[in-house]
Amino acid sequence: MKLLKTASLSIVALALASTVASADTLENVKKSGTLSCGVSTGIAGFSATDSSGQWKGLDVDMCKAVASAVFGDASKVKYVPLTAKERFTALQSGEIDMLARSTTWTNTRDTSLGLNFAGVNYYDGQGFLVNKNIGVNSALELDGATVCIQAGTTTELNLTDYFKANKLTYKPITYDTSGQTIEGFKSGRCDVVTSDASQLYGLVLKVKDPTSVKVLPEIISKEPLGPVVRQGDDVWFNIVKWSHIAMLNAEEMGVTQGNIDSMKSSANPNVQRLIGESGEAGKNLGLDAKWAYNIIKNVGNYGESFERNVGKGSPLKIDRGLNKLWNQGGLQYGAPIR
Ligand SMILES: N[C@@H](CCC(=O)N[C@@H](CS)C(=O)NCC(=O)O)C(=O)O
Repeated sequence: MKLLKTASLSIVALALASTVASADTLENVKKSGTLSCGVSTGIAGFSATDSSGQWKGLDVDMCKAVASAVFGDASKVKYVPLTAKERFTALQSGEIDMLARSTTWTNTRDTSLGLNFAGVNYYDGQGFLVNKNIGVNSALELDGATVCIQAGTTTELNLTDYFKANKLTYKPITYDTSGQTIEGFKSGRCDVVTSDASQLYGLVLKVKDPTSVKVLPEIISKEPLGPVVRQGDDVWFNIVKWSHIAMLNAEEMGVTQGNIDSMKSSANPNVQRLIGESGEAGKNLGLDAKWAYNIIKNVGNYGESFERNVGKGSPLKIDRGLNKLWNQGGLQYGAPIR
């Protein structure tokens, strides 16, 4: 009995110790001098390297925003490319400090995987890209199709559900990375690629003849994509969450990378609090008063990041759609900084 008691006490102690260890992300990041940020192996507009090997994208900007909030320096990020299958283990094990990799917020991930979603930086949905030569105009005509897909994604699960619900059959060809999936499609191994619709824009640009393919009209799921952290560290959860919110509020208030310095003289108290001229937001987050100023100065506001990476200023030319601010008819809504 005594032995049992000692054993269970040490289990409690172990559990406590691991909670304490995992609750130190901010301190650990500061000590190491870089933010270890999990990204994809290459998704155009979200996280991919450019011709000079620099990581770029909307998700990469999320990493840079957090590094700016913590260090005042967007370059203090170590990018860790991860496949869909690898991403959650990398976060759970502490290999990365946060994940910013086109990851859908689902119930399972938010509960039993021990993770927390710190916001939605892109509202997406699942779509289909087909070779025109299969003569299909709707996803409901895909009975018997061969579908290229990636392992460990919600895409895989939604596909099963959609075909089952519509009494259709398909043959899956499963790959580990986007690169392999595109190659599979290009080489004719499958008739259809299905993924988050935002990724289909990039895929179209990668096929030899973009007029030979088309995106079908159906969007078969909700894919709220956002940055993810481990459960058990509310300080860190808050930092990642408010980094995104700061970018949304900056857009709403018209604060940009270019005009932020002139905003110091703004008469708007909301702007004053956002850029750290007044209020305690930085202190409350365990950061410098200039945390949000540094995000906007280094990365820009949400709209600037969107347009540069996936919108009008990018090859993808994706419409803001659901990702417009709430006061423009969209879903992006930043809680107030006060
Ligand atoms: N949003 C979905 C899908 C995310 C995903 O990993 N999609 C694949 C393409 S369907 C991808 O991004 N691949 C990038 C890579 O291979 O690194 C999820 O969270 O499960």
